[in-house]
Amino acid sequence: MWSVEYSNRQIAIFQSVELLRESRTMEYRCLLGARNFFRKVKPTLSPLATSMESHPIRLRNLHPLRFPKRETIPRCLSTPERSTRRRCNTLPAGTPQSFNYKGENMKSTITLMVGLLACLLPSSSVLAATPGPSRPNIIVILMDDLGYGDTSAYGATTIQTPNMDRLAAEGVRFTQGYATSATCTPSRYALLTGRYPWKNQNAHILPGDAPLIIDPGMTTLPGMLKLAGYHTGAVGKWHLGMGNGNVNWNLTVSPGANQVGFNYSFLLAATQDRVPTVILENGRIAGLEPEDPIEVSYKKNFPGLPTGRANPELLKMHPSHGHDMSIHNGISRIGYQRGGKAALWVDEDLADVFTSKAKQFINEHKDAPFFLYFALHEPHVPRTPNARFVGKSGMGPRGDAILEGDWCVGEILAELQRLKLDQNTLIIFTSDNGPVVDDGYKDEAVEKLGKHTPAGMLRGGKYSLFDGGTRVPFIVRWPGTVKPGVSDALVCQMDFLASFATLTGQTITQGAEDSQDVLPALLGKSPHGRDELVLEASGNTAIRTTQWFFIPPHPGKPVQSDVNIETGLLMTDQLYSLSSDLGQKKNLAGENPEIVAQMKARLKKAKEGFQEP
Ligand code: NG6
Ligand code: CA
Repeated sequence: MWSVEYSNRQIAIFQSVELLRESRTMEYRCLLGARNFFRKVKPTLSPLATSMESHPIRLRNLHPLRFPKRETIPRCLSTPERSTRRRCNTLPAGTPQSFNYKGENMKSTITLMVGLLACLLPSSSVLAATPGPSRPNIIVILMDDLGYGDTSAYGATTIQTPNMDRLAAEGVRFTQGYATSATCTPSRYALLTGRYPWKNQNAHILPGDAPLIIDPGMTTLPGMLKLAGYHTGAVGKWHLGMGNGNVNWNLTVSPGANQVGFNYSFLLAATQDRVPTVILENGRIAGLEPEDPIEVSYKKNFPGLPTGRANPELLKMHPSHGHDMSIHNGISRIGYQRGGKAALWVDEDLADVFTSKAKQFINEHKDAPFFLYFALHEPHVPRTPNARFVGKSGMGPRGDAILEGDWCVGEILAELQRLKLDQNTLIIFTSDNGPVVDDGYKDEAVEKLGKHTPAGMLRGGKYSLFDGGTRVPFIVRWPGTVKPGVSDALVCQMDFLASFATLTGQTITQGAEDSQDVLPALLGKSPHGRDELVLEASGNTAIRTTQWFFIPPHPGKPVQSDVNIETGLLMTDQLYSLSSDLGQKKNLAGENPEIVAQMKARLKKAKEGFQEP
């Protein structure tokens, strides 16, 4: 029997360590001692939280002689699983039977904290927790294919993005902020796992029925924040696979976001141009009627159903390349589907639906620290802005979709302000990869582009090893803590994990090995970020340092003709000096053999044990 006491008042009793462990709200707060524990577990006790610094939480074993019964550990478990279970079964050696969270017995307390925490973890992910200095809400707004030059915050004059600009004006705008990859799946994999995507051979653009590519045992950004007491939610685009590869979409699809650290998820499985065209809430298709089940295939069409290829007369938006399979809402997609009519989304409403869900999540967790991964689809294809934005940019659906995305950002900012959460919320605004103009639909993006340069001054775009593929808008806003400004520090989305672990007082002891703690840079307190970063496009890699950008020889076409983007692939070394040649126009490899050799060696070292595919 365990008593949990605060300021000499008993606030909870647990029969056993097992129950203490199972009490999901209790576990983190007891262990980490943050004031939000009181808000969450007992709202009426919240005033007490203000004096947390001077009062300890006390855990007391009321029956010192009755230790929890040992569980029989099944022999079929693997050795690490067995040892984890064993740890869960016993109190750590040396644990006193009465001790405080703060003050005396601190060492023992930490021992117990770590011991109990280990019981709560997925088997292979081990984080040692120490009380964290700060737990702001964290929102990552991740745009899809928004380029470095696509916002007025980054110098666009052909389009105005007032809400994104407001983020920049009130936060730190990074000029050298990166996704790891020039396409979505690998980029998001790195953001969520803190691990280079080329270490996972499945981290490439996935079909909508692909299995989950994040191992549920891995350390992840939401998993780490969950351990720090955050309520974690993912809303928007997923594209990291769902299920085990043989999905029945009419049942709960698992594993998915909820198995890799998110308490809540409201997601489209892959992309808006891929089937299934439905949203899954916690792994279950929202609005699906049992009498009209949905079926999905990436191999063949269902008999008698129209396709974009065979029935162009049914289309309101025509493909320019690919995207000629199942038709939904007058738009043909990648892949085939049948049924599930009531659950199929309306493309033009998606931004509204996701934004209102994001706002709902914020409202529901406004009193606890929350982490929201808000993955908007704008301006990825098919670009289907709501009627409110149609024609507003003068650049066709691509520009209108950017305006729609800007509106979504504004809605989140307004909601935070309304809830008075501004000062306590860190927002990161960024994009999963660089821009593309024609990505497979005839949507006037090329014709109406005018003078707009989606990648700004950068060379290349989506799919490219050149800088335009991975250098993206990257803004951190945290009023009161982050001083507004512009930073040239080299930072990457992959670094969120290690940086926010530091922010929330956690130490990563396993996984996330490529995530670097660049918190001072992210908070605008240091001009120094990373020293180097490996970048990836279609499985090929390049490396950049603070000055140099090196692309080793790669076979392949120099231009991807369907999207009209330079790939950066050449059979010779390419070396660019980013400080003097932002547009990567002058290859300096020939005149700098020593630097080429150094960059080659750095890339080789970074990739040791991992080959090019
Ligand atoms: C490509 C699609 C493109 C887009 C991309 C993924 C074709 C011809 N092109 O294969 O339209 O969906 O995959 O984009 O099918 S990403 O931003 O999710 O990586
Ligand atoms: Ca993308």
